[in-house]
Amino acid sequence: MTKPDILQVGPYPNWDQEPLEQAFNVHRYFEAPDKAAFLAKIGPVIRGIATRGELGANRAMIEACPKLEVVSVYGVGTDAVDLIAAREHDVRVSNTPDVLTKDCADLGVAMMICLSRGMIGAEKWARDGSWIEKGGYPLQRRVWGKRAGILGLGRIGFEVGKRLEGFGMDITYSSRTPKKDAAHWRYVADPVELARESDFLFVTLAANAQTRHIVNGGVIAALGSEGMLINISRAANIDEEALLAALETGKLGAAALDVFEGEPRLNPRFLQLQNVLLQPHHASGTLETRKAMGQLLRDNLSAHFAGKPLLTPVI
Ligand code: 8YV
Repeated sequence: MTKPDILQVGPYPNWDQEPLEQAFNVHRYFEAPDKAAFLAKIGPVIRGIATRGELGANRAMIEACPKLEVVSVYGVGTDAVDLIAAREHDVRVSNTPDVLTKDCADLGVAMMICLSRGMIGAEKWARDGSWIEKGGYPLQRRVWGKRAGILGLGRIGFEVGKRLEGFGMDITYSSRTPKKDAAHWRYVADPVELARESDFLFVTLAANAQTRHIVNGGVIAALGSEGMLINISRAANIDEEALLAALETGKLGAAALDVFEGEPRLNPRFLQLQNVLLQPHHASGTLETRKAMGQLLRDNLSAHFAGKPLLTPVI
């Protein structure tokens, strides 16, 4: 039987590339010198798109593939996929939730501890001779027993909360509606009130038109000069200009960030700041999780072309 033609938007590790090419006729969009010409040539035969969370599939790409049936995302975030265009053209979309949830929560909590306890600077202090020359490392700030806010209580936010319970933290969350399985945590609807009640504010909600800049100047001011913002969602959920201004003036105490506008090119203002922890969008970046993401990406494509339901459908 002829293998379905798949447009591969971005690179995958070899352990994903080989089985993908065994199962499908793969056309590597990301390697094309002239992507528009490549799409014009290949688009008419494409039945599926294999993409990544941060790359997605925009309307132009979807409409360049008139036979397109399914978009499979390697990642949980589908904000870079034009879901409206997909619906208009009766294109299914899948992602890779669950397999990455706990890794993302682990990194978010690790970022909070690393920044609050000054671990990056402490490693340098121990390594560069400062400990010998200057003595004890400067005192840092406690985490356990403090107030944690979770903005967005989906899979990842819920796993963050479970971890923070282990630190004896006072947990409050904000979500569109209260969650039945989070009755043991306090619920507030307003992100500003959530920030006001938090020492550490985790941003864990899915990015979309409704959540864009939900962490605005008012939320940042409410978190305040003693507060820390942790973002493991998408940069678009935060007004990055307001964030930078608050960090530069001390109106926000600190920020631990795994995502940035324009990544991988960061706003150079971040590089001048000492009250930030900068991470290269690797919350799901473990060998085990990325292998599971790749398998699920392929399993969704294979299920679709076998006429079976998608394993993890978005639409
Ligand atoms: C991955 C992500 O870094 O899940 C997502 O949406 O952003 C991350 O888990 C990305 O999708 C891998 O390319």
